[in-house]
Amino acid sequence: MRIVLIHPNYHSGGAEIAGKWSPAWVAYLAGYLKAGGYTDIRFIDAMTDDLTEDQLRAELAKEKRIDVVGCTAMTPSIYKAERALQIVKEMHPEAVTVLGGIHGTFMYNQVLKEAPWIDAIVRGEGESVMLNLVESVHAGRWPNDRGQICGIAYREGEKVVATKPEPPIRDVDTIVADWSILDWPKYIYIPMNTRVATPNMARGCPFTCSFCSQWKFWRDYRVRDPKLVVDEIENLVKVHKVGFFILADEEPTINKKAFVAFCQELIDRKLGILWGINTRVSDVLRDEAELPFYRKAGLVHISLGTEAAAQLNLDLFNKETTVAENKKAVRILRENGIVTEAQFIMGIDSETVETINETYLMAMDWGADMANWSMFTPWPYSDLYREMEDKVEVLDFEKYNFVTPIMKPKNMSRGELLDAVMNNYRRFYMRRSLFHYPWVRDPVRRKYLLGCLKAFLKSAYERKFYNLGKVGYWGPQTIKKLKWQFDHSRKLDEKVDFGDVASWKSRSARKESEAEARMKNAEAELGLDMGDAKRTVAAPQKKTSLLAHANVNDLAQGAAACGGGGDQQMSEAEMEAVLNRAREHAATANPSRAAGNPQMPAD
Ligand code: B12
Ligand code: SF4
Repeated sequence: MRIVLIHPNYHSGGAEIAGKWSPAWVAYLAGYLKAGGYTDIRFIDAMTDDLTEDQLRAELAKEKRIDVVGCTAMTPSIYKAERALQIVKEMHPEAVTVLGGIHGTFMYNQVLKEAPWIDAIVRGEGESVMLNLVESVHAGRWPNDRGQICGIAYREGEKVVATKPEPPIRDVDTIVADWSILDWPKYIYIPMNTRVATPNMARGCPFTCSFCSQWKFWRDYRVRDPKLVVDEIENLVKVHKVGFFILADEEPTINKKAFVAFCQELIDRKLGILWGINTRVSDVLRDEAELPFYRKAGLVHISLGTEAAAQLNLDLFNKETTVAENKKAVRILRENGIVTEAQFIMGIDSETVETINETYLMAMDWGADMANWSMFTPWPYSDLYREMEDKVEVLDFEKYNFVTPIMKPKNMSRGELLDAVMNNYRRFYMRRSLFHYPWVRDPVRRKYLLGCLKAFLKSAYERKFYNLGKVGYWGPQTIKKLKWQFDHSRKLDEKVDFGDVASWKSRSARKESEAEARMKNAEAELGLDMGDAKRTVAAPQKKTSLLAHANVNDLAQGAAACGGGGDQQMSEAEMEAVLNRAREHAATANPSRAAGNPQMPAD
């Protein structure tokens, strides 16, 4: 049984600017298939190798016969994935073409109609469903018994059939990744100039943020035995020379016992590897006492879903956190030597230049090391989508990538939105690179931050950041001429599967009361008057942000202390100059660097 797995060639200049990332889905799927007896697997990473269609054809031409081919797709990469499978079908009509990943999971009706050459869509967690499908093909039962395989969708004439969902894999320890399927030398994380992996300790998320669909995708929250996860990491370090990892988990810390055991195991094995996670502010506050221990285990970067400066938006997003909690989380992480990245979602209907500016002031006031402003993206299968469906004008999923303004705020054009977000980036990173990163005392943090700055400036210089080159953005003077290249012929199929969450959706009275209690605690601890913030929950039409409450002068001074207003776009030359000055500062702040200290990033 020859199996080929393909990662489609899609790029959008967001998170990927940090380097070339090794895809986890391939490792977990290949490991599971191999354990099931299917070992003849090849992986084509068209994204990392930036393969053109002709180059993909050339790779596929090397295959004598393919039995099953699997391609992954998140929402923005769906058309590229459909096209890759079409090419496979043209060249290898004998191959059973399979699509997996989040987009097809909920949008199988539409995908099977627009790409009839796809034989099956695997919905949700992929391992056991794919193994059942491969076994069926191997046993010659495909396609006759496909209706017996849970968790897939396929076409039967003009009709789309979705079989019963496959239950989530209960014993996640039965999933053993095979990372040897990857061609390792090419997966480099620019900030640390080392190989990078995204192992997965826990799947799922017990929260239900309205803009997100990851909690629906994985359904139940399950965590692997921390010792086995560290076995996997030890293998990545020792066999594949991985020097940095980010847990692919949505919520790695909610099970504190497992997370502490994971950290202890990393410490005991003295792997000396640095790593990062995405997590929730509430977990950081809960684990304040353990932060030094987490840092000792190598945790150096935490990306926080702080999302919005305004409490209204946090409530709209169902984040169950408060602005005051966000501020405290950033502070205690910084005090414990962990790099903090605040994430904001921009571009909801009520967004204005002022509210975008507020998030900049917030990020500065909190003292976040990094900040990231993503465009609000209305996944058509998310809960929030259903509330705003009539306002969604763009259904070209290729642009659903966090960097393109899919939604046009009521009082701003898309160009103004992008420009205001770019203004935040320019101001924030200009000040951080001049007044913060080079002066960080801890050499590990400093090296890391300067490495991130390097990745950021490299992508800005290459005009890849936020697809700025593609849309033609060169600063405020160009906002009326931007080329969004939306394909308006794309429409939404009525039959979106919103996920059968009724039986397991976890938002409950308990969670509401916990969230309320947390708000009160944070209010008491920080001495902030949260009255209006709460009132915005009851009266959302009157948007009042906490900023209106906090001492705005203090915030403005905080920003001024870092260099003041500055609305101009940085030119490429200026960016290079900033990087050079940052290097000089770093060398002065740490003379051993000038003498070639290997602790510091290579230039
Ligand atoms: C690591 C990561 C990345 C890495 C990608 C590394 C790589 N080469 O794969 C980088 C940093 C490059 C990246 C970039 C982007 N990302 Co990203 N990323 C993630 C993250 C944090 C983890 C993904 C992961 O590895 N999960 C673990 C694996 C095991 O799960 P999985 O991929 O879902 O695979 C399972 C199933 O989906 C299924 N499956 C998947 N593929 C296939 C294929 C077949 C054939 C089968 C049978 C099954 C199957 O089986 C697998 C095992 O169960 C997720 C958030 C999260 N916590 O999941 C976001 C996430 C996937 N990213 C997202 C987005 C939007 C992007 C960007 C567009 C953002 C941007 N502009 O930068 C880009 C697009 C990059 C691209 N060209 O594809 C969104 C997708 C949302 C959506 N609904 O489509 C997510 C969910 C973040 C979010 N919270 O919204 N990302
Ligand atoms: S906490 Fe994160 S993963 Fe969980 S539902 Fe919210 S945004 Fe999604």
